Amino acid sequence: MSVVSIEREGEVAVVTVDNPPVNALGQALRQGLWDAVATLDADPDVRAVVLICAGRTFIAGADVREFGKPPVEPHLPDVVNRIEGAVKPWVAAIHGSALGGGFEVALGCRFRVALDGASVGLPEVGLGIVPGASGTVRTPRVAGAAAAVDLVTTGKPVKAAKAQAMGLVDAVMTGDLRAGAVAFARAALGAPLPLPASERPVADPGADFWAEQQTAVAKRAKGEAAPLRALACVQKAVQAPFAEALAFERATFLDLRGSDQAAALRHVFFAERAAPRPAHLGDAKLLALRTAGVIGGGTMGAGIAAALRDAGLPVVLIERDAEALARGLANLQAIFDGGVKRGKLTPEQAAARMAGVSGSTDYAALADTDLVIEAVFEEIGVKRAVFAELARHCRADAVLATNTSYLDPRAIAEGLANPGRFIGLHFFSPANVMKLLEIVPTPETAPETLATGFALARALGKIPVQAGICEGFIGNRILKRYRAAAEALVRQGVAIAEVDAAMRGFGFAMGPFEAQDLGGLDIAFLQREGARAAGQEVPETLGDLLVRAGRKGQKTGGGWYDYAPGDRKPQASARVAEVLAAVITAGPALDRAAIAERLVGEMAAEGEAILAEGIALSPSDIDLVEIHGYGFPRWRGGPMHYTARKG
Ligand code: T1G
Ligand code: NAD
Repeated sequence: MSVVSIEREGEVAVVTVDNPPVNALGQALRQGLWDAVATLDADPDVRAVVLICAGRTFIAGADVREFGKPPVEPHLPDVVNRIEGAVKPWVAAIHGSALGGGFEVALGCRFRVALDGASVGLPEVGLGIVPGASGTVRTPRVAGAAAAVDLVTTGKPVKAAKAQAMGLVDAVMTGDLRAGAVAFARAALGAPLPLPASERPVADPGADFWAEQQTAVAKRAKGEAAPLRALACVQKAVQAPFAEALAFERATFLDLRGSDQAAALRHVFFAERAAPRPAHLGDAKLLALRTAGVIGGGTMGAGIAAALRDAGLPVVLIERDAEALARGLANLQAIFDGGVKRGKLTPEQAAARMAGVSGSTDYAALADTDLVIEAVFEEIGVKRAVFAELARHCRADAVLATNTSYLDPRAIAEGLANPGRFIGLHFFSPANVMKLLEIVPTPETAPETLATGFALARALGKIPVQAGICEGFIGNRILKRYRAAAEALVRQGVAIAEVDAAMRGFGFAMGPFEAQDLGGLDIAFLQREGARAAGQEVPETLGDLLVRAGRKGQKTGGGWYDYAPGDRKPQASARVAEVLAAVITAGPALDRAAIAERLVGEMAAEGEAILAEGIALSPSDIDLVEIHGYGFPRWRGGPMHYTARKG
């Protein structure tokens, strides 16, 4: 079937787009739309046109896979202009998501009707570009400058009802979209048509508005170029004639399309979509995922339980005694209360989340759960005892998972009955917020258990990355190298604050030292001490020196930095300089760009070693770990993409 087909419903023609999976605007579709305008304009029996899509969604945008190639005619702006200039009025009938070029095509139509629950948006800035087919020029003419600025610079789609209130769509309907759109088109023929978007006047909110928006967008963009360029396009659209603004937008789009940031964001876009369904899972059968158990209601256990409840799974929370259980349930209640406070949950939703949790100290409560995730103390004896209990009480086919960070999952599972159902599921704190989930099979993990781990990630809306077994799996192993490299710079005389400033300048929310002060230096210190106690050769680190000097971070009033009471602002510390003086020798000065290159290079080098050892399956998996687990700036693409692109 061709990507564009035409049917007649009396005087209304129905143009159907069918280009799976998301009706992306590849060349064939653009050509099909181009030709349909001519065909229908030439047909005297047709008075109006409905544009509708088959499949899961309206046109979801330009085909991002074409971005790396030279643009091919007909170019989308020309297709949109052609639809707008058609003799017969077109009505876009939207279901699913009309995004980017898809919404631009809809803006070229004289009317837009949407199914209740559909959404429209211009997400291009999320790909490091701006709309390239009149989105920044027609939107203000349809919805006003302020609405256009918000839609274009945030890239966030809006649901149909809000879109109608903004003037982006003309009607919201339920039931049969096609029939509703045809009826709408017929009715529209009985009244004067509205002006095409490009001919509608638009009010300029004035200089103060643009100055405020410039400040607000720059603050939100944090180093990303596209949002500010998108703002400039909307301002041009409001202050210049349509044709001039369209040309400005197109030049901006073409300029950004080849940029490093656009390449990085496209890389992440496709990596994120490939991650939940890796090909190597094959057609492994999925195990049931209707009910879950969590062992341990501490930092991680409560977060994991919250994530499971957010996905609608009933949870049995097990703790070691009544007092700990009460604390665990209180931790969970606090998470949902926080959601209400932030407006993410209604009080009723929070109550429903908690109603789906049952607490117990008796493992027999797990007799029928499909999946159990252990999140107890990071001690092998405690964990092994927990899994012995689970083997006694859980179904033989229940998936049993450990959330350990550093212990060897094989040691935890040693001697466990039905070891094929055991797997590592390494969540990141806070577990109900952080998207990354490292999935760590043992050699005995069955294919269906591995596939079910990925299915759980999809159900929780997480980004799953499979990791082999080594100390720290992928993320914590790279973190260890990153921190060691940062300390090496300090040892050669680079100021601690300079290292953090360099990494913030690169795009991290915070540098490695201020991050340790926030999380606590003692966590890694205890991990190193544990390894030393187990006989491993672990060289002394600068962090060790500070912890031994009583400096564990903000929680002790000081770590790498000093903190005034009640103030979280890092201050350079004379005490730290004194503690480290003996191990610092002046080396070559490094500017912040060189510092960032050095540290990102170290991350990528460790990533190469991780790939060579088969611990990670692809460079893009490593990039996803760093972006979604450790705050690597998304618009840099991750250490592997960034380093490869730098050549
Ligand atoms: N181009 C090519 N492939 C795309 C695509 C796109 N725009 N969007 C999705 N896919 C693929 C995706 O890789 C996956 O492929 C499959 O479709 C299902 O995707 C000129 C320049 C539409 C909300 O940014 O937000 O228009 O892995 O798993 O969860 O101004 O896809 O199956 O082989 O995400 O149901 C602007 C991006 C482009 C929309 C559907 N448009 N897509 O979500 O499915 S720039 C976007 C999405 C542009 C114009 C500018 C989502 C979705 P595979 P999926 P989903
Ligand atoms: P935590 O100390 O906050 O919580 C551990 C909980 O386990 C406590 O509430 C304790 O009462 C409970 N517990 C101990 N023994 C138990 C038993 N026999 N039965 C039931 N409950 C028991 O620890 P945490 O930070 O939540 O870490 C838990 C696990 O998650 C560890 O393996 C850790 O390595 C891993 N992890 C931690 C983080 C993090 O950032 N904290 C991140 C990823 C993974």
